[in-house]
Amino acid sequence: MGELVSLTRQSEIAIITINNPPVNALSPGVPEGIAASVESINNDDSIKGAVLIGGGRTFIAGADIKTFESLRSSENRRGAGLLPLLTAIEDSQKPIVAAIHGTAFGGGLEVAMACHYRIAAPSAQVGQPEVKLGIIPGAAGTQRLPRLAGVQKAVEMCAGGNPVGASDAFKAGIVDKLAEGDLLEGAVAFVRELIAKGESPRRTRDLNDKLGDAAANSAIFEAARASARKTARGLIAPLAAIDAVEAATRLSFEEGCRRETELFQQCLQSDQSRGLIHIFFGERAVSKIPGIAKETRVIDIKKAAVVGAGTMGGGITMSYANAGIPVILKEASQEFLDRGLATIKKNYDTSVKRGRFTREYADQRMALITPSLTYDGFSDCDIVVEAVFEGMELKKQVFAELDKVCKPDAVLASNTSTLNVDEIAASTSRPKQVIGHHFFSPANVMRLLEIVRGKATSDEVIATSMALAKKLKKVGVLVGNCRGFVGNRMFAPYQREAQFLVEEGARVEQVDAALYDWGMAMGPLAVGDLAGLDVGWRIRKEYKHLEDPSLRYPLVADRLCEQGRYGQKTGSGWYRYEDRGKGPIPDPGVQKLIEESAEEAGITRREITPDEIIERTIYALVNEGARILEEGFALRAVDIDIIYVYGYGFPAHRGGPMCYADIVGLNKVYDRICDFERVHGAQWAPAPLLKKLAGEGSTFAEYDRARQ
Ligand code: T1G
Ligand code: NAD
Repeated sequence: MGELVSLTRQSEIAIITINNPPVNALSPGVPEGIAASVESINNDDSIKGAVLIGGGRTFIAGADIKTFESLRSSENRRGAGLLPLLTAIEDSQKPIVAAIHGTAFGGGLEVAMACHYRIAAPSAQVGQPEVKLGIIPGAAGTQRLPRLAGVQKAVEMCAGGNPVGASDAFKAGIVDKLAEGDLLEGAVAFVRELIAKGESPRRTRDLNDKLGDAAANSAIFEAARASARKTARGLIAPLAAIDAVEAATRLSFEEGCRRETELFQQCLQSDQSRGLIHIFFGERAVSKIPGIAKETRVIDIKKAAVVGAGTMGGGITMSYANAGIPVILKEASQEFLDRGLATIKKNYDTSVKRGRFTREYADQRMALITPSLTYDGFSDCDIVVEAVFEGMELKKQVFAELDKVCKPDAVLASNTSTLNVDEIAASTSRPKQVIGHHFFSPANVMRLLEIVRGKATSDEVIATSMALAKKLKKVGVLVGNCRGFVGNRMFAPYQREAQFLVEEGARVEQVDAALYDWGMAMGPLAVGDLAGLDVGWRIRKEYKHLEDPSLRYPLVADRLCEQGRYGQKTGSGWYRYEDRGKGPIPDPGVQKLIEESAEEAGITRREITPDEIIERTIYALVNEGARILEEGFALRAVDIDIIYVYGYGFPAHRGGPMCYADIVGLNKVYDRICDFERVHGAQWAPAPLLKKLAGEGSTFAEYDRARQ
């Protein structure tokens, strides 16, 4: 049995404890250990019943996701391999009660549902989150859950993947009892109660009265499918999960399990599950920074300040307040301060109206924000985030002032999106305390935080920033200090290609639709309109001297700006905007401008396919990503993937640009890039690292592994 599962007893009650830290995943050895315990309980006449409980911080977080790669390639096409164990638990002659604390997720909930009864700590959560990994429950979750909770709830949980708290689970019938004091004591008492009453084991698979009738069920499934198509655009797992629950209502338990296994296998074999699992581990991998010792001191951020109450400053201030950190918000003038505060207040009010926050919560957050026109109170701040206009001279001036008023070990962070962090740091006497905290708009919503390390930034400041990102509920990714950092540097060639495609013959809305249909949250031209076309225009003008004049230059964006068409804020850009909040409207005037510009430049317009749109734009991301990786500005390929999924609306089920390239095959991507170079010129020169990996038949994932 080993030590993964231990069997102890409290007189006539057996206690099966799982010890597989950190989350008691069902790794090899755990199911076998539970099965062996169940067998020995049934062979021991002195034992009358049993409790199954998790050691440490949780019950069971599910199947071991690390084993999925081998499960995917295994010849043995079963479900998650747990079905025999669950049948053994359910067939036990002696009652077994699952005692749940922490999380019973995926295979964990499936194990619990195979037990005869369930008791949960009030703080526990249960769920079938598999769809978030691109799969569905694979150990009869879709068959047992509707038998306990009814069809509606089962569909919601299996197709949506969101967890349910203990008291909801109790109301739904998933849990039979809520523990009042100590969970194990409560569970043992529960088993004794069952034995005293002479209750025989109750098998979930035999409970059929919550399976509903055909007419009501069909309405539930239809509604669920419609909602999944909308909220989980392009994803196959939620629809498969609905099919599997539907099978529970139409087939016998055994046949239903077989159907679930088929659907599980289809999902497991899909690129979508590869992509989503890559993102699951990637989100955790990015927090590990090679070369920075675990024991590096992390500054406890108890008080913060933000300079600049514009678009970004306001959102950043809200992020701090939402994390419960008191924050001073400093502006240059009363007018801008009032405007900034009013926007923050409006945002909180909207959240209250939409039921996201209570009024009390919003008021508490507002009360953590101290507006100011001076640096009063900065001297005891642990961090200051600068979010003033994007201009080097202004930033330097602000940092020189901060240098005077802040305590020596305060972190001084800049939200700059384009400027050199080292140059900003040089305006202080303590460049080691200076770092980039590149938030994304809207900063209170977007989860990405690019953390830009300057050449002098101390390990302590980096470690503090990474820990702080978590506290702010962001995903912090450490990047190097190059122009545009990682995300925007890659976005430039991506948007460039979108514009070239338009010049070559695609319509604006056709480019955006191809990428939206592929899974991007928004098309690149609509993003341009949202962010403001003037931003890129100003940057292009500022850096014109650095551009290679022999490279093709997009023609239309500058012309739009010259006409004052900056995007949504001016009511027109690549599209027209009639009402705020209403979508973009294709603009024949822009189409004409594009055609004229193309003609002047001697471009022969042609038919362009959605496939070409995807390859040209996405491979532009991949090629630049490979350069960034080789130059060391991103630590790993997966860091780039996380940046794109959390900051740029890249579809998680494609795994991020680098993982997507791996899935397509680096050979194929490289060959296309070489084709593009022949046709479109030097901006498509393939990145040396891409060439190398493609030549070796390797992948970015292998590149990451080799450097661990
Ligand atoms: N398998 C393997 N490793 C796991 C894991 C799992 N299921 N869950 C977590 N880890 C690792 C994680 O990578 C990290 O590792 C460490 O544990 C701590 O996690 C048969 C097919 C449980 C709520 O989808 O939602 O069951 O980085 O940092 O914030 O039908 O982890 O330290 O090396 O996230 O306290 C379904 C996924 C599987 C649950 C804990 N289960 N996990 O959050 O810690 S599929 C899930 C979570 C399945 C069945 C199907 C969260 C958590 P490292 P953490 P946390
Ligand atoms: P903004 O124009 O909305 O806000 C800037 C604010 O700074 C203004 O309210 C201005 O009054 C204030 N300010 C100027 N000088 C000041 C001073 N000395 N003291 C206090 N306040 C001062 O600009 P924004 O879009 O919020 O951008 C701010 C920074 O964030 C820029 O560096 C920008 O590059 C970066 N950024 C912007 C975005 C975005 O999408 N807008 C995204 C990421 C990063």
